[in-house]
Amino acid sequence: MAEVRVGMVGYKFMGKAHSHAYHDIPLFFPKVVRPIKQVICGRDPDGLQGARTQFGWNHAETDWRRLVERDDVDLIDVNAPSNAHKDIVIAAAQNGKHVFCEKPLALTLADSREMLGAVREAGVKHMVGFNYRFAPAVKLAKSLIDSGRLGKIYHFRGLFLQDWIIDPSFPHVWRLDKEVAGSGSLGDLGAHSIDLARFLVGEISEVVAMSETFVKRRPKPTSMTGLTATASSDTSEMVDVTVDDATLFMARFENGALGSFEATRFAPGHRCTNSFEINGNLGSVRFDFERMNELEVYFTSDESDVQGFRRVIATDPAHAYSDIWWPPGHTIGYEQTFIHEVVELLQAIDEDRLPLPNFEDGVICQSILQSVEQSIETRAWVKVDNRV
Ligand code: SOE
Repeated sequence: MAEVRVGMVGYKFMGKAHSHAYHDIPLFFPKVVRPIKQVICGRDPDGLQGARTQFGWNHAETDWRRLVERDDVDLIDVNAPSNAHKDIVIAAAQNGKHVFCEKPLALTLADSREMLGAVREAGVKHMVGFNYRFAPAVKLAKSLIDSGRLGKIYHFRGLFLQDWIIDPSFPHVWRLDKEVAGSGSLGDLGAHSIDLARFLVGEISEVVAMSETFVKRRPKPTSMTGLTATASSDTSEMVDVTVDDATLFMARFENGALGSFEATRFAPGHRCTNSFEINGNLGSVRFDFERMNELEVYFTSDESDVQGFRRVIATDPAHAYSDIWWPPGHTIGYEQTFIHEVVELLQAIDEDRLPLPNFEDGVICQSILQSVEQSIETRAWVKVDNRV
């Protein structure tokens, strides 16, 4: 296969990250099947034309239904808000297109299962956008765990902390609307921690949770780009916040490890603290996305006089993707996680295998999100259904 022609729905924050990945892959991964930025799709014709020119897409469509029927597209990339995922993914699969969908996969577990059913029935490849798996330091944590160097795992401690809506006058953007986003900090941020926990430690068997919406009404937005927005000055235009501002939960893993998770948009000073610590009987690792090239590592076997966490910069020749980027110590960034993710997708399409993480991971994550929500409602432990 010489190339994969992409049709992408959405052109804002994630659309920019994905466009950049398609742009850079031929430059840095010349042996990987070439992605072609064929058609970009969005509802607002002016915004769409601007994005098409800025990101370098060949064509533009204002209706995703026309996009998924086009003969000149092989892969549909869905990074529109979460309530749009299901219909687009199912229609894309029914038209024989491979699908790449941002997280969380769907608004509900039932919808995510329908989406998995559709891609399976169509026999197309599918990937869900858990990009943090692709940071070299996270891959190092994975290889230390898989090779047994941390021993038996006892704890996973995951935090995803942000502060972009801490101001009560920040407007009611789509991420605060349950109908559009499914949930708040839980599905947006907690989903990443859940995926990292499953990737690194294993399946979760049960959860107990609590959550809070600290600011219950917010002004109507007049515009939004990325995570910034402007509010209407008309104070009568207040809208109910229908999602969680913060969700905390505890979990048991099938392998006996214990997990604790905290997802919040109310942690001043934390712009994007996606972090975890994992403890095993032979050692520990600590990761914080704000210092994404580093993994802190502790081994119980170190000589007693030098015991302590060491800071490993995961860009040495021993580490994933180091041959692609810069000399040791020359760091990489957020955008590389998307590049690595899309490389996995393109290689999988080329090699006729399923990429990882795929919709099965999306469904299990959705099942955990649902169990967390049930636990919040019932104030009790809830078993997780890990069937896909
Ligand atoms: C906003 O909270 C956001 O951009 C999430 O939507 C992303 O998935 C996360 O990676 C960073 O924060």
